[in-house]
Amino acid sequence: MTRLKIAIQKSGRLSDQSLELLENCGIQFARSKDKLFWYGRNLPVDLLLIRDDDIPRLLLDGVCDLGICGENVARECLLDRQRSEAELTPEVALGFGFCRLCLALPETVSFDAVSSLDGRRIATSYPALTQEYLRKHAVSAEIVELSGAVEIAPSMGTADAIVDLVSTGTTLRANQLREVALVMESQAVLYSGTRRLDDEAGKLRALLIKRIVGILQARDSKYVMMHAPKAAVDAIADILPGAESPTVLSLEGQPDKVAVHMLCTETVFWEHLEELKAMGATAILVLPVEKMLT
Ligand code: PRT
Ligand code: ZN
Repeated sequence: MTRLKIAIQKSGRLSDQSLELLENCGIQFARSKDKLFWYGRNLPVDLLLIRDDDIPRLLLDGVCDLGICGENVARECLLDRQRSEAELTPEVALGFGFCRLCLALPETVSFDAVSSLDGRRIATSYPALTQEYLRKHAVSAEIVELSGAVEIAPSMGTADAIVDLVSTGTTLRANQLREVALVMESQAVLYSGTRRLDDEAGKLRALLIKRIVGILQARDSKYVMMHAPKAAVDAIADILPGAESPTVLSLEGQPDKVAVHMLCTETVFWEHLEELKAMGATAILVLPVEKMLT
């Protein structure tokens, strides 16, 4: 059977959460010292720990079967290599690594429209995405490609504007830059590559994807338990829609009351807490859900 090859970032913002996700799927890795290649001990899976920028390329070239990287890196690679989006299949948006690729200018420079960048120099580590953005806005500007420290380009005099990733905005502010337009939003995504897998490896890939979806669902879910008037059970189930119908249990010595157990998302629970209390719910307990197996 072919061993499934999974690529994650070796060391950076996505590394810890990517590894944690795979280990939560039940894969146990024999960690090697050089940290480049880890062997799956209990499943036929090999882990490649590499730079995030290399992940989409290895998926496209059929070297890896699954990989986790930012949408920003994946799209940049597709555009740069002129490959079709269909060749890199987004399987699951993972809910971490959130950021946005933005156009930013020095705070002192006024900005009306993207067209004002005509003939200017824009520094970026994302030349293909920047080029695509400029083309969409019919702007012709010179792209200055930098591999890092893009934010200092305007003060160094090497560019008039930048296109860079932003999450909190602290880096821009520290460099007297301001965000003027959004190029793309991004988060970490699990992608499938192009290599043809034999039946068993294909099944294992599908199983791991399913487990990851289950883990993400569980993270967002809470197991809620409460005592409530029997008559309010339907109304409670309506405002807290769970995965399946609620479990209703009788309460010793309290014929009009029941215990209601159900799954719901944390946000929904907080939004409706006061309503639940108004319906007569008491002894409300909220528990984390470790895994959800569907
Ligand atoms: O060595 P390797 O190439 O693997 O790592 P890297 O340095 O290229 O990547 P890394 O670890 O910095 O980022 C990996 C991925 O994390 C990116 O491709 C994005 O998908 C995602 N991500 C999320 C970010 C950020 N947030 C982020 N804030 N990537 C980079 N930044 C940088 C940004 O470039 C800027 O320098 O953080 C600075 C801005 O942050 P704020 O909070 O000050 O706005
Ligand atoms: Zn990188």
